Amino acid sequence: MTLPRLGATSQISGPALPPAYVPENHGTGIVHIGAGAFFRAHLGAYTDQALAASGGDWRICAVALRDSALAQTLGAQDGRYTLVTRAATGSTARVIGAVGQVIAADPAATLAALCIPATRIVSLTVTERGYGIDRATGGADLAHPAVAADLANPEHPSGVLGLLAAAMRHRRQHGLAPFTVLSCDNLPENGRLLRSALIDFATRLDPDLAAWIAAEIAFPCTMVDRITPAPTSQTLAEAAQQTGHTDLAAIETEEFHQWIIEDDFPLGRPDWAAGNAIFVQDVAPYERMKLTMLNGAHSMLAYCGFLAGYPLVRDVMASPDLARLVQRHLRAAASLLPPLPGIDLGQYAEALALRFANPAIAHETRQIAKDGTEKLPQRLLAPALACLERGQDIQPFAFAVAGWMRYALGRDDAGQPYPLHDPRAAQISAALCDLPSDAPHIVARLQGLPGLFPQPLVASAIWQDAVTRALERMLAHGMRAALSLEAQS
Ligand code: CS2
Repeated sequence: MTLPRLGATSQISGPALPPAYVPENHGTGIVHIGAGAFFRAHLGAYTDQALAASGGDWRICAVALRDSALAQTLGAQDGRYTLVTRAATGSTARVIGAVGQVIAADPAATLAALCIPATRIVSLTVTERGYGIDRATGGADLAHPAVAADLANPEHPSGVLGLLAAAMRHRRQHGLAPFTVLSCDNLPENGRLLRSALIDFATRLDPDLAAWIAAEIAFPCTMVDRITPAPTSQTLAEAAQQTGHTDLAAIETEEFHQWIIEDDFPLGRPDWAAGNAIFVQDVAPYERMKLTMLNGAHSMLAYCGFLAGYPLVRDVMASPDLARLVQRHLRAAASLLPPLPGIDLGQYAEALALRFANPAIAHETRQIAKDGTEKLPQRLLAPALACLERGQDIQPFAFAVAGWMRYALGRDDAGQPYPLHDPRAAQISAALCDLPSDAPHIVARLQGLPGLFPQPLVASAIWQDAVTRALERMLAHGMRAALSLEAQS
């Protein structure tokens, strides 16, 4: 199959909208690390709107650190891709022209792009696990393979911290202005966390560089939101129908999108407000709202839904028991949040339930269930601790964490095994092997994973009792029956 190029010279024969500007008239100002579906549905789309509304040399050099097949596909299409937006009422499509260059799994070329004077922003979507941050200390995770490799060989880095540090060393030596670093992953205070990990990483190599990073580099925090399932053959078929072209880099997403950003870009930024990005002084409260409500409920429904035999989030929402437990989780999470100007948390929860139920989006529960040890702290454990400290009902969080523990066993109620996609999968299996499969032992072993559970939670008898009872029911009755018992309680 030959791949027609989706370029300025292509005729879009379907109803998909082409870029509303001439992409090639704009230079590149952003290097984005992590060219996956979420980047293409979110930052790529916002930047496209910014270029259409206000122009500027803000096209993106998209780097796929590991997935060279995706990058080659995107590169062969001159960076163009179709964004299919699926609402309950129907789909629309538009061709995004914001990506001007693509780098496929090539660390040397990535470092070179980071060192170009015109690079003013380096943005990232590499997932929670991709950075190599030790979440217990906020420093670099020395056990992370890329961190260990880059500390041993800092001149030829291939991981996020190593590449950023090497680029900053080069820019400092050559008197180039430092770029702004924009982490767009679901980590608490993502900019500050990345800053502390990078400073720790650089301190191990060159304390002067670390001091320069601390003094000179802006790391705005940001809250990103758009539910984006992994693309399927249906996504590609729909894109082909709408554009008249084969587009192997097409993606689909929901209509809703939100982006809240701290406005700290010393070298400027695209006019992202054109796509309705909101600029604020302090992102933390918005981020906490999204992490505890959307992502916390997502994780709960993913573990429980997957084990109850619901492959998609929308199937979960069609199950009365689980839908009720999702509502309960959203209420419990909202009760922990401070009031936020302009936001009604009740309405936010209602909107989330509708987004989860969107019949046009096929979002797999097993996709969300990945990397639990990276997601649990900010989504479920911090809220559980806050709940305990306030003397509020801890049950919704205990139930969700029991769902993760049940999932961590790696086999469903029929005994069928499934892979645990988690950076600590080996540690989890080691903790659970040779163990009587009763809830108290499982809870104790998983809570003993180094640095994962906050000590005050582990020390609480109320918490221990609630998690152990929830897991006991899941083991004794199976997930579906446990959900039904929980929903009635
Ligand atoms: C999800 C998120 O996969 C997951 O863990 O909870 O990717 C979620 O879909 C996004 O944060 C929505 O903005």
